Amino acid sequence: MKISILSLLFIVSIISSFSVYGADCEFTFSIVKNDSVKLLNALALPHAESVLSEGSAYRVVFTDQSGKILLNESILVVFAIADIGSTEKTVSYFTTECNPNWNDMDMYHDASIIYHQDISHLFCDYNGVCDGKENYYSCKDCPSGSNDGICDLEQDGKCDLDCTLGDRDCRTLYNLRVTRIFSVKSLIVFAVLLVLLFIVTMIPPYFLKRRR
Ligand SMILES: [Ca+2]
Ligand SMILES: [Ca+2]
Ligand SMILES: [Ca+2]
Repeated sequence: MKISILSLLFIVSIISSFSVYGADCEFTFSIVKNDSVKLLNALALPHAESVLSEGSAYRVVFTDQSGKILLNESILVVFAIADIGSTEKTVSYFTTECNPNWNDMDMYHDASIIYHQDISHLFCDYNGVCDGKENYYSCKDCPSGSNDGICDLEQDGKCDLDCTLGDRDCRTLYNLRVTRIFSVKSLIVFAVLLVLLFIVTMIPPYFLKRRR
């Protein structure tokens, strides 16, 4: 019974570790024709349309800890650039709904596995620190207002410095910035006008006097 409760708590903690269950996870790869693959980036984003592809020779397979397949989809891989022609290397990306049960990701080219990655902690390592590829959408380690490259727009009294505009919690900060910019601009404009006024009023009489 103890084991069952502990297991249940573990599952609940894993599921709740995704701040917004239903966020999308985007993967970007560099793929070479000789089947050399490198993961360039992995990023959690607000949920939108999944970007996968049908009928490709390349596919990704996501499995859970027990090896059960959770996702098996084709991805678009094109070794060509418009106006240039065919290339040896390309960048491919796909987006799919994040799943806290993901454990492993394999990329297949036809029947061969050309890439494997343990992704169990890729989007959240549950260490209480907002680090690595974690952000507000993927991990409770990054609560609202975190320095995670994501403007979360939560109105919760925490200013998210990732927001250039829009987080009302930063209003005081915006006002300070605006005031500072306005002050500097005003000083520059005032100085330029002063110099122009000096040129217009003082220099012509000076030349007139010299001619006489
Ligand atoms: Ca972390
Ligand atoms: Ca942020
Ligand atoms: Ca906020």
